[in-house]
Amino acid sequence: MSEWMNKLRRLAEEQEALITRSNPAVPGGNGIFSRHEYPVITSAHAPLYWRYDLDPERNPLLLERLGVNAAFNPGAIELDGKFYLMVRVEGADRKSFFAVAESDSPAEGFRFWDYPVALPETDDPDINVYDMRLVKHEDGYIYGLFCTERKDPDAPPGDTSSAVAQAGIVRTKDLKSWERLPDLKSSSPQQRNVVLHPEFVDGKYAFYTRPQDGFIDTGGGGGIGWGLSDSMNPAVIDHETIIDAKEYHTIKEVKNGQGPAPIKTAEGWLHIAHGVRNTAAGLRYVIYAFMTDLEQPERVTYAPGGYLIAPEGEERVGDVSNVVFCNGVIARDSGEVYIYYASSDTRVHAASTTISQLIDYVKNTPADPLRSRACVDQRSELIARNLERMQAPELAFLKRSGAILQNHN
Ligand code: M1P
Repeated sequence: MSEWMNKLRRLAEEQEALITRSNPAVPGGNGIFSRHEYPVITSAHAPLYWRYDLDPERNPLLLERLGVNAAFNPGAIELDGKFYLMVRVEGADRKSFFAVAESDSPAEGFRFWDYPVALPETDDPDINVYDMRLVKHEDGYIYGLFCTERKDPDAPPGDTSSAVAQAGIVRTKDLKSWERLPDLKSSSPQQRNVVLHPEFVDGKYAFYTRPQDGFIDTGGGGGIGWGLSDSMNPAVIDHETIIDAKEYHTIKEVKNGQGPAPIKTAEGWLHIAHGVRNTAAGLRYVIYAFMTDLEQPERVTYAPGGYLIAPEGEERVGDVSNVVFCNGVIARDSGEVYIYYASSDTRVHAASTTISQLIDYVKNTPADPLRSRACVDQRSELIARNLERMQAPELAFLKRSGAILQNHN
Protein backbone atom coordinates (compact mmCIF):
# COMPACT_ATOMS: atom_id res chain seq x y z
CA MET A 1 0.00 0.00 0.00
CA SER A 2 1.29 3.48 -0.81
CA GLU A 3 2.54 5.79 1.89
CA TRP A 4 -0.31 8.17 0.97
CA MET A 5 -2.88 5.45 1.57
CA ASN A 6 -1.21 4.39 4.83
CA LYS A 7 -1.35 7.93 6.09
CA LEU A 8 -5.02 8.27 5.20
CA ARG A 9 -5.84 4.95 6.79
CA ARG A 10 -4.07 6.02 9.99
CA LEU A 11 -6.01 9.31 10.07
CA ALA A 12 -9.27 7.41 9.56
CA GLU A 13 -8.49 4.88 12.29
CA GLU A 14 -7.57 7.58 14.78
CA GLN A 15 -10.79 9.41 14.08
CA GLU A 16 -12.90 6.28 14.31
CA ALA A 17 -11.35 5.45 17.68
CA LEU A 18 -12.19 8.98 18.87
CA ILE A 19 -15.81 8.83 17.70
CA THR A 20 -16.54 5.33 18.97
CA ARG A 21 -14.85 5.46 22.38
CA SER A 22 -17.23 4.96 25.26
CA ASN A 23 -17.86 7.96 27.45
CA PRO A 24 -19.20 7.02 30.87
CA ALA A 25 -20.31 9.46 33.51
CA VAL A 26 -17.51 10.03 36.00
CA PRO A 27 -18.55 8.75 39.44
CA GLY A 28 -18.47 11.04 42.44
CA GLY A 29 -18.97 14.75 42.10
CA ASN A 30 -21.38 16.95 44.00
CA GLY A 31 -24.53 14.86 43.50
CA ILE A 32 -26.15 17.53 41.34
CA PHE A 33 -24.77 16.32 37.99
CA SER A 34 -22.04 14.07 36.61
CA ARG A 35 -19.52 15.08 34.02
CA HIS A 36 -18.84 12.53 31.30
CA GLU A 37 -15.23 11.48 30.96
CA TYR A 38 -14.38 12.84 27.50
CA PRO A 39 -15.57 15.70 25.33
CA VAL A 40 -18.47 14.53 23.13
CA ILE A 41 -17.41 16.66 20.15
CA THR A 42 -14.06 18.22 19.27
CA SER A 43 -12.60 19.73 16.11
CA ALA A 44 -11.06 16.30 15.46
CA HIS A 45 -14.60 14.89 15.01
CA ALA A 46 -14.95 16.90 11.77
CA PRO A 47 -14.93 14.35 8.94
CA LEU A 48 -11.66 13.97 7.07
CA TYR A 49 -13.56 14.70 3.84
CA TRP A 50 -14.40 18.17 5.19
CA ARG A 51 -10.74 18.94 5.65
CA TYR A 52 -8.58 17.05 3.18
CA ASP A 53 -8.68 16.80 -0.57
CA LEU A 54 -8.74 13.02 -0.94
CA ASP A 55 -7.52 13.01 -4.53
CA PRO A 56 -3.85 11.89 -4.48
CA GLU A 57 -3.24 13.76 -7.76
CA ARG A 58 -4.40 17.06 -6.31
CA ASN A 59 -3.06 16.40 -2.82
CA PRO A 60 0.02 14.17 -3.20
CA LEU A 61 1.28 15.08 0.29
CA LEU A 62 -2.11 14.56 1.92
CA LEU A 63 -2.12 17.98 3.53
CA GLU A 64 -5.13 19.41 5.29
CA ARG A 65 -6.74 22.04 3.04
CA LEU A 66 -9.60 23.45 5.08
CA GLY A 67 -8.78 23.17 8.78
CA VAL A 68 -11.33 23.13 11.58
CA ASN A 69 -10.30 25.17 14.58
CA ALA A 70 -13.01 24.38 17.09
CA ALA A 71 -16.39 22.72 17.59
CA PHE A 72 -18.44 24.13 20.44
CA ASN A 73 -21.68 25.75 21.75
CA PRO A 74 -24.17 23.24 20.29
CA GLY A 75 -27.93 23.43 20.29
CA ALA A 76 -29.43 20.03 21.14
CA ILE A 77 -32.59 18.11 20.42
CA GLU A 78 -33.90 14.54 20.68
CA LEU A 79 -36.08 13.36 17.79
CA ASP A 80 -37.51 9.84 17.61
CA GLY A 81 -35.00 8.51 20.12
CA LYS A 82 -31.95 9.95 18.35
CA PHE A 83 -29.76 12.71 19.71
CA TYR A 84 -28.76 15.68 17.57
CA LEU A 85 -26.28 18.43 18.29
CA MET A 86 -26.32 21.59 16.17
CA VAL A 87 -22.65 22.32 16.59
CA ARG A 88 -20.95 25.67 16.10
CA VAL A 89 -18.01 24.62 13.94
CA GLU A 90 -15.30 27.20 13.47
CA GLY A 91 -13.01 26.92 10.48
CA ALA A 92 -9.34 27.83 10.63
CA ASP A 93 -10.46 31.05 8.94
CA ARG A 94 -12.45 31.99 12.09
CA LYS A 95 -15.84 31.79 10.41
CA SER A 96 -18.38 29.74 12.33
CA PHE A 97 -21.06 27.63 10.68
CA PHE A 98 -23.56 25.06 11.83
CA ALA A 99 -23.33 21.31 11.41
CA VAL A 100 -25.49 18.51 12.75
CA ALA A 101 -23.86 15.66 14.69
CA GLU A 102 -26.05 12.64 15.40
CA SER A 103 -25.87 9.72 17.80
CA ASP A 104 -28.03 6.89 19.13
CA SER A 105 -26.62 7.62 22.54
CA PRO A 106 -26.72 10.88 24.50
CA ALA A 107 -23.07 11.18 25.54
CA GLU A 108 -21.00 9.28 22.96
CA GLY A 109 -20.83 8.26 19.33
CA PHE A 110 -21.65 11.63 17.78
CA ARG A 111 -20.88 11.71 14.07
CA PHE A 112 -21.31 14.73 11.80
CA TRP A 113 -23.68 14.53 8.87
CA ASP A 114 -21.97 14.58 5.45
CA TYR A 115 -22.51 18.30 4.83
CA PRO A 116 -22.69 21.29 7.17
CA VAL A 117 -25.95 23.27 7.20
CA ALA A 118 -26.31 25.57 4.16
CA LEU A 119 -28.03 28.26 6.17
CA PRO A 120 -30.19 30.51 4.00
CA GLU A 121 -29.15 34.17 4.13
CA THR A 122 -31.21 37.34 4.32
CA ASP A 123 -30.75 40.30 1.95
CA ASP A 124 -28.08 41.50 4.39
CA PRO A 125 -25.83 38.42 4.52
CA ASP A 126 -24.46 37.28 7.87
CA ILE A 127 -20.68 37.54 8.22
CA ASN A 128 -20.63 35.08 11.10
CA VAL A 129 -23.29 32.88 12.67
CA TYR A 130 -23.14 30.98 15.95
CA ASP A 131 -24.77 29.50 19.05
CA MET A 132 -28.03 28.08 17.71
CA ARG A 133 -30.76 27.26 20.21
CA LEU A 134 -33.06 24.54 18.85
CA VAL A 135 -36.63 24.72 20.13
CA LYS A 136 -39.52 22.41 19.38
CA HIS A 137 -42.37 24.94 19.48
CA GLU A 138 -45.99 24.03 20.04
CA ASP A 139 -46.80 25.57 16.64
CA GLY A 140 -45.24 22.42 15.08
CA TYR A 141 -41.92 23.85 13.85
CA ILE A 142 -38.44 23.34 15.18
CA TYR A 143 -36.93 26.82 15.39
CA GLY A 144 -33.25 27.64 15.41
CA LEU A 145 -32.38 31.01 16.92
CA PHE A 146 -28.79 32.01 16.52
CA CYS A 147 -26.51 34.97 16.68
CA THR A 148 -25.91 36.69 13.36
CA GLU A 149 -23.01 39.07 13.25
CA ARG A 150 -22.19 41.76 10.71
CA LYS A 151 -19.59 44.53 10.59
CA ASP A 152 -20.79 47.66 12.34
CA PRO A 153 -21.71 50.06 9.49
CA ASP A 154 -20.98 52.99 11.83
CA ALA A 155 -17.48 51.79 12.77
CA PRO A 156 -14.94 54.55 12.13
CA PRO A 157 -12.45 53.92 9.30
CA GLY A 158 -9.69 51.64 10.54
CA ASP A 159 -11.93 49.94 13.12
CA THR A 160 -12.08 46.45 11.69
CA SER A 161 -13.45 44.81 14.85
CA SER A 162 -16.73 46.50 15.74
CA ALA A 163 -19.70 44.35 14.92
CA VAL A 164 -23.45 44.28 15.34
CA ALA A 165 -24.98 41.12 16.76
CA GLN A 166 -28.63 40.29 16.21
CA ALA A 167 -30.86 37.22 16.51
CA GLY A 168 -31.23 35.26 13.29
CA ILE A 169 -34.16 32.86 12.95
CA VAL A 170 -34.64 29.70 10.90
CA ARG A 171 -37.21 26.94 11.09
CA THR A 172 -37.45 23.36 9.95
CA LYS A 173 -39.34 20.14 10.51
CA ASP A 174 -36.47 17.74 9.90
CA LEU A 175 -33.17 19.59 10.57
CA LYS A 176 -32.51 19.24 6.82
CA SER A 177 -34.47 21.90 4.96
CA TRP A 178 -34.39 25.30 6.57
CA GLU A 179 -36.56 28.36 6.05
CA ARG A 180 -34.91 31.64 6.97
CA LEU A 181 -37.17 34.22 8.61
CA PRO A 182 -36.35 37.89 9.14
CA ASP A 183 -34.01 38.65 12.03
CA LEU A 184 -35.69 39.53 15.30
CA LYS A 185 -36.55 43.20 15.65
CA SER A 186 -36.28 44.76 19.09
CA SER A 187 -35.35 48.20 20.35
CA SER A 188 -31.91 47.03 21.50
CA PRO A 189 -28.95 48.02 19.32
CA GLN A 190 -27.45 44.55 19.82
CA GLN A 191 -28.88 41.16 20.78
CA ARG A 192 -27.18 37.89 21.65
CA ASN A 193 -28.40 34.76 23.44
CA VAL A 194 -31.97 35.13 22.20
CA VAL A 195 -34.09 32.03 22.87
CA LEU A 196 -37.63 31.14 21.88
CA HIS A 197 -39.90 29.88 24.65
CA PRO A 198 -41.42 26.54 23.52
CA GLU A 199 -45.05 27.51 24.20
CA PHE A 200 -47.30 30.43 23.34
CA VAL A 201 -47.76 32.91 26.16
CA ASP A 202 -50.99 34.92 25.99
CA GLY A 203 -51.31 33.63 22.44
CA LYS A 204 -47.95 35.13 21.42
CA TYR A 205 -44.45 33.92 20.71
CA ALA A 206 -42.29 34.58 23.76
CA PHE A 207 -38.56 35.28 23.73
CA TYR A 208 -35.73 35.42 26.20
CA THR A 209 -33.40 38.17 25.04
CA ARG A 210 -30.16 39.81 26.09
CA PRO A 211 -30.33 43.46 25.15
CA GLN A 212 -26.93 45.11 25.06
CA ASP A 213 -25.41 48.40 24.00
CA GLY A 214 -22.09 47.20 22.59
CA PHE A 215 -20.81 44.06 20.92
CA ILE A 216 -18.90 42.80 23.98
CA ASP A 217 -19.96 45.28 26.67
CA THR A 218 -23.60 45.12 27.54
CA GLY A 219 -23.37 48.71 28.78
CA GLY A 220 -26.69 49.90 30.16
CA GLY A 221 -28.24 46.67 28.82
CA GLY A 222 -27.53 43.15 29.96
CA GLY A 223 -29.56 40.74 32.00
CA ILE A 224 -31.92 38.15 30.62
CA GLY A 225 -34.83 39.98 29.01
CA TRP A 226 -38.33 38.87 28.06
CA GLY A 227 -40.56 40.00 25.23
CA LEU A 228 -43.56 38.87 23.19
CA SER A 229 -44.22 38.92 19.46
CA ASP A 230 -47.46 38.36 17.55
CA SER A 231 -45.66 36.46 14.84
CA MET A 232 -42.41 34.75 13.87
CA ASN A 233 -42.57 36.18 10.37
CA PRO A 234 -41.48 38.79 11.23
CA ALA A 235 -40.70 38.50 14.96
CA VAL A 236 -40.99 41.93 16.53
CA ILE A 237 -40.63 42.68 20.23
CA ASP A 238 -41.96 46.11 21.14
CA HIS A 239 -41.35 45.87 24.84
CA GLU A 240 -38.56 44.06 26.72
CA THR A 241 -38.38 43.62 30.47
CA ILE A 242 -35.40 42.28 32.39
CA ILE A 243 -36.36 39.15 34.30
CA ASP A 244 -32.90 38.13 35.58
CA ALA A 245 -30.62 41.10 36.01
CA LYS A 246 -26.83 41.14 36.22
CA GLU A 247 -25.73 42.03 39.72
CA TYR A 248 -22.67 43.38 41.52
CA HIS A 249 -20.30 40.84 43.02
CA THR A 250 -22.07 37.75 41.76
CA ILE A 251 -21.26 35.17 39.08
CA LYS A 252 -23.22 37.35 36.63
CA GLU A 253 -21.73 40.69 37.50
CA VAL A 254 -20.70 41.65 33.95
CA LYS A 255 -23.42 39.94 31.94
CA ASN A 256 -25.56 36.84 31.66
CA GLY A 257 -27.66 35.10 29.06
CA GLN A 258 -30.30 32.41 28.74
CA GLY A 259 -28.86 29.05 27.67
CA PRO A 260 -31.18 26.62 25.87
CA ALA A 261 -34.97 26.95 25.95
CA PRO A 262 -36.20 26.19 29.47
CA ILE A 263 -37.35 22.69 30.43
CA LYS A 264 -41.00 22.32 31.47
CA THR A 265 -41.41 20.51 34.79
CA ALA A 266 -44.32 20.04 37.19
CA GLU A 267 -42.79 22.67 39.47
CA GLY A 268 -41.94 25.33 36.93
CA TRP A 269 -39.67 26.08 34.00
CA LEU A 270 -36.08 25.03 34.61
CA HIS A 271 -33.58 27.43 33.09
CA ILE A 272 -29.91 26.95 32.36
CA ALA A 273 -27.99 30.15 31.74
CA HIS A 274 -24.48 31.58 31.75
CA GLY A 275 -23.06 34.28 33.96
CA VAL A 276 -19.91 36.29 33.36
CA ARG A 277 -17.63 38.09 35.75
CA ASN A 278 -14.38 39.93 35.27
CA THR A 279 -11.06 38.81 36.71
CA ALA A 280 -7.43 39.89 36.32
CA ALA A 281 -7.14 36.94 33.90
CA GLY A 282 -10.09 38.11 31.78
CA LEU A 283 -13.76 37.20 31.71
CA ARG A 284 -14.87 34.01 33.47
CA TYR A 285 -18.02 32.30 32.18
CA VAL A 286 -19.94 29.84 34.37
CA ILE A 287 -23.27 28.07 33.99
CA TYR A 288 -26.07 28.62 36.48
CA ALA A 289 -29.69 27.54 36.84
CA PHE A 290 -32.95 29.04 38.00
CA MET A 291 -36.67 28.33 37.84
CA THR A 292 -39.62 30.39 36.64
CA ASP A 293 -43.34 30.09 37.14
CA LEU A 294 -45.26 27.65 34.92
CA GLU A 295 -48.01 30.12 34.04
CA GLN A 296 -45.79 33.19 33.96
CA PRO A 297 -42.45 31.99 32.59
CA GLU A 298 -41.06 35.50 33.05
CA ARG A 299 -41.43 35.32 36.87
CA VAL A 300 -38.39 33.88 38.65
CA THR A 301 -39.45 31.57 41.48
CA TYR A 302 -36.13 30.04 42.56
CA ALA A 303 -32.64 31.42 42.06
CA PRO A 304 -29.92 29.32 43.70
CA GLY A 305 -26.78 31.26 44.55
CA GLY A 306 -23.57 30.64 42.64
CA TYR A 307 -22.86 28.44 39.68
CA LEU A 308 -24.05 25.02 38.60
CA ILE A 309 -21.01 24.26 36.40
CA ALA A 310 -17.69 26.11 36.39
CA PRO A 311 -14.76 25.30 34.11
CA GLU A 312 -12.26 22.86 35.59
CA GLY A 313 -9.16 20.99 34.43
CA GLU A 314 -8.73 21.01 30.64
CA GLU A 315 -12.03 22.88 30.36
CA ARG A 316 -10.23 25.97 31.59
CA VAL A 317 -7.92 26.08 28.57
CA GLY A 318 -8.73 26.85 24.97
CA ASP A 319 -9.20 29.63 22.48
CA VAL A 320 -11.14 31.71 25.01
CA SER A 321 -9.98 30.27 28.29
CA ASN A 322 -11.95 29.99 31.54
CA VAL A 323 -15.30 29.66 29.80
CA VAL A 324 -18.13 27.18 30.05
CA PHE A 325 -21.17 27.96 27.93
CA CYS A 326 -24.39 26.04 27.37
CA ASN A 327 -27.03 26.49 24.70
CA GLY A 328 -28.16 22.88 24.39
CA VAL A 329 -29.92 20.49 26.73
CA ILE A 330 -31.93 17.31 26.23
CA ALA A 331 -34.54 16.42 28.85
CA ARG A 332 -35.82 12.90 28.19
CA ASP A 333 -39.27 11.53 29.03
CA SER A 334 -37.49 9.22 31.50
CA GLY A 335 -36.45 12.27 33.54
CA GLU A 336 -32.78 12.05 32.49
CA VAL A 337 -31.24 15.37 31.50
CA TYR A 338 -28.13 15.85 29.35
CA ILE A 339 -26.52 19.24 29.55
CA TYR A 340 -24.25 19.89 26.57
CA TYR A 341 -21.75 22.57 27.41
CA ALA A 342 -18.68 23.84 25.67
CA SER A 343 -15.43 24.73 27.33
CA SER A 344 -13.21 27.65 26.44
CA ASP A 345 -14.89 28.07 23.02
CA THR A 346 -13.08 24.90 21.90
CA ARG A 347 -14.92 21.60 22.52
CA VAL A 348 -18.23 20.12 23.72
CA HIS A 349 -18.83 18.14 26.91
CA ALA A 350 -21.85 16.37 28.38
CA ALA A 351 -23.02 16.42 31.97
CA SER A 352 -25.87 14.18 33.01
CA THR A 353 -28.42 14.65 35.73
CA THR A 354 -32.17 14.28 36.21
CA ILE A 355 -35.18 16.54 36.44
CA SER A 356 -35.58 15.61 40.14
CA GLN A 357 -31.96 16.49 40.93
CA LEU A 358 -32.25 19.82 39.14
CA ILE A 359 -35.55 20.68 40.81
CA ASP A 360 -34.10 19.83 44.21
CA TYR A 361 -31.03 21.90 43.35
CA VAL A 362 -32.91 25.02 42.31
CA LYS A 363 -35.43 24.84 45.13
CA ASN A 364 -33.09 24.03 47.99
CA THR A 365 -29.81 25.72 47.18
CA PRO A 366 -29.87 28.99 49.11
CA ALA A 367 -29.89 32.23 47.14
CA ASP A 368 -26.77 34.40 47.05
CA PRO A 369 -27.08 36.64 50.13
CA LEU A 370 -24.82 39.18 48.38
CA ARG A 371 -22.49 39.98 51.36
CA SER A 372 -19.60 38.01 52.83
CA ARG A 373 -20.96 38.19 56.37
CA ALA A 374 -24.42 37.11 55.23
CA CYS A 375 -22.74 34.18 53.41
CA VAL A 376 -20.97 33.16 56.63
CA ASP A 377 -24.27 33.30 58.53
CA GLN A 378 -25.93 31.21 55.81
CA ARG A 379 -23.17 28.58 55.98
CA SER A 380 -23.04 28.62 59.79
CA GLU A 381 -26.74 27.88 59.94
CA LEU A 382 -26.06 24.73 57.89
CA ILE A 383 -23.08 23.83 60.09
CA ALA A 384 -25.09 24.24 63.31
CA ARG A 385 -27.87 21.97 62.03
CA ASN A 386 -25.34 19.39 60.90
CA LEU A 387 -23.34 19.41 64.14
CA GLU A 388 -26.53 18.64 65.98
CA ARG A 389 -27.32 15.77 63.57
CA MET A 390 -23.78 14.49 64.00
CA GLN A 391 -24.49 13.64 67.64
CA ALA A 392 -26.26 10.55 66.24
CA PRO A 393 -24.07 7.42 66.68
CA GLU A 394 -24.46 6.41 63.01
CA LEU A 395 -22.69 9.63 62.03
CA ALA A 396 -19.80 9.11 64.43
CA PHE A 397 -17.50 8.39 61.47
CA LEU A 398 -17.72 12.06 60.48
CA LYS A 399 -14.79 13.83 62.12
CA ARG A 400 -14.94 17.38 63.41
CA SER A 401 -12.35 19.71 64.79
CA GLY A 402 -14.18 20.46 68.00
CA ALA A 403 -12.90 24.03 68.07
CA ILE A 404 -15.79 26.44 68.54
CA LEU A 405 -15.60 30.13 67.76
CA GLN A 406 -17.08 32.34 70.43
CA ASN A 407 -19.99 33.58 68.34
CA HIS A 408 -20.96 30.09 67.11
CA ASN A 409 -21.33 28.12 70.32
O1 M1P B 1 -16.43 33.68 24.42
C1 M1P B 1 -17.40 33.28 25.36
C2 M1P B 1 -18.81 33.45 24.78
O2 M1P B 1 -18.99 34.81 24.45
C3 M1P B 1 -20.26 35.18 23.95
O3 M1P B 1 -21.22 35.09 24.97
P1 M1P B 1 -21.87 36.45 25.56
O4 M1P B 1 -22.72 36.97 24.49
O5 M1P B 1 -22.64 36.14 26.78
O6 M1P B 1 -20.70 37.32 25.86
C4 M1P B 1 -20.68 34.34 22.77
O7 M1P B 1 -19.99 34.77 21.65
C5 M1P B 1 -20.40 32.86 22.96
O8 M1P B 1 -20.45 32.24 21.71
C6 M1P B 1 -19.02 32.60 23.54
O9 M1P B 1 -18.91 31.24 23.90
